[in-house]
Amino acid sequence: MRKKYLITSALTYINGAPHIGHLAGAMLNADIYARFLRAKGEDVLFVGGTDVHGTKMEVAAAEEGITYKEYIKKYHDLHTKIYEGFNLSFDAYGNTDSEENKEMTYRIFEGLDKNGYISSKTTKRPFCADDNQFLADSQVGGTCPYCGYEKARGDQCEHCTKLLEPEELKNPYSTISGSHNIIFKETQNLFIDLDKMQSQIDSWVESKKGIWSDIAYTTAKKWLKEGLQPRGITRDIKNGFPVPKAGYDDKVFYCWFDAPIGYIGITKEWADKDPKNRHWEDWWLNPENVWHTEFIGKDNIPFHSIIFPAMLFGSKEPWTQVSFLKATSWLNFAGGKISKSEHRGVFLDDALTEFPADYWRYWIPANSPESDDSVFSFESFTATVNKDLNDVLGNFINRVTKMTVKDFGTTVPALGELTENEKELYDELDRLIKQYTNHMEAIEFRKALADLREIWVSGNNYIAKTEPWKAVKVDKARAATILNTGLNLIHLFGVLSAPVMPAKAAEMLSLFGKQDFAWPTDKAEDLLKTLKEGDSFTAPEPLFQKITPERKEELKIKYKEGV
Ligand code: B3M
Ligand code: ZN
Repeated sequence: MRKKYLITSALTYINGAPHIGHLAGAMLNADIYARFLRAKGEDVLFVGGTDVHGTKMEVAAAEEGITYKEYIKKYHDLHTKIYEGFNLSFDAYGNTDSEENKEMTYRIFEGLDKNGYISSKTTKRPFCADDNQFLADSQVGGTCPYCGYEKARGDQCEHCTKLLEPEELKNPYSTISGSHNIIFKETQNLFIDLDKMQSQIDSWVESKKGIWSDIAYTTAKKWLKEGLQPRGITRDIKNGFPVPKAGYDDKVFYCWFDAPIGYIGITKEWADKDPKNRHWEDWWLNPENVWHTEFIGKDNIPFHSIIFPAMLFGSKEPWTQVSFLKATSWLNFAGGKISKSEHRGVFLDDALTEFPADYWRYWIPANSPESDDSVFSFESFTATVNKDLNDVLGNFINRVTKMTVKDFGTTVPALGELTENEKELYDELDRLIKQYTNHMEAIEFRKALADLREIWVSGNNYIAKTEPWKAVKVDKARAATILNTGLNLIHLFGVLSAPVMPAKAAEMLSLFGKQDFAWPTDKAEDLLKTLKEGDSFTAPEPLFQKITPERKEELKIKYKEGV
């Protein structure tokens, strides 16, 4: 059976509008990878969507004064529209509240229960006497016992990333009402016995050394070293999937239990739309033939490297586990913490009104927080758009097409005798395309985008060296060869840019009436013979616009970038 590539990107919470940090964390990288693999002719399923369960959404709905159901519809639709605007090419897209996901959640839960991995414990849970309700972990605020951060939440400290239990917090309070009137009241909940799977998970994680991104592997190992503990999977809150077990049916599953199962649920929802041709089991119960890459932000590592795998192992069906866990760090904003209410930072709906999606799709992976956090600023964005997209790529396209139109009209001139200059270009491109392809395969996008830029630069260097504007005066055939090569370079640049900038790449290829984005495997010498003498082309309007210094200053003020 042919290898299948399953790609999942973390399902975003919908409490609020997504900002550029969300795009950088998982979705955009996943999309670039999916597009790259499809261009290579691979069998790809790209799964994404929104995570709609949990108290974050309950709280946000209450704040807006609408029901939970209304809230999740409104924000799921908002997120969906924005992702479309960024050309995210999900094959299967949905949310975690579907019937299909409920079915999958019950299936995995029943497997775990049957195999003895579910236990029940009476615990004391945070209950706010003023709010008269149990509080979910994330609804309890307080001081982190490990690092002293004062705004830690009862599920995790955002500052030191430790996963917490609410009773560990010092000075706990309700994030709903601010009340400090928190008592811990008895309630019986279900747990997954991760401790029983310690050695199995440990050796499985060990086998991922050198494969997963470093931060994913080391975080998982650190967690294992501390020893796995049973973890609660049910909650005393209203919204979510009811627990299908006698005595617990007034409770729901914890959102982090059904959220990763959402990848499977969303796949099933997609498959059920065309049952003849699509089978969710081909993707999720087919570990031998599926290479599964998960794209996540670094705060999600424990859930994807340990807890979700344990849920799948414990249910004892042959699930497809994650093959490659790609975790990224944070993309921060130069002006401080991104906040909708304070109008600070770039939200994705605004981003699309300011610039075409592809400007962002280029800047973000070029500055991807791959090994460390990185920072977005309009200084950097302007410099990149003006230099890379305008001076290097856009200018190349303009010059080559203008010179050709002037001296040869709107058809591709003849390729004549080749010189050392062409041969040098071919060698350089062969080397760079190989390097670029390797970095794309390894999902090292920062390096990959530096390669892509080098590829564009090689075109500029070629034109600077061969000087077709001079050649045309003394040797028209030579000028024709150079411009033939130049036009072919534009076409090649389009193909190579497509995973990153799909809309601009489509514009580039449409100049030549083409839309074939198959990833190049031939030698550069052959690739640069795609367009033939006499093929017609359309002279383009400039593909990119520079950002003026005045506009940059306006943007910095508008989005509060340290001004
Ligand atoms: N919704 C957390 C987040 O958005 C969570 C991810 C779920 S992935 C299954 O960062
Ligand atoms: Zn902490």
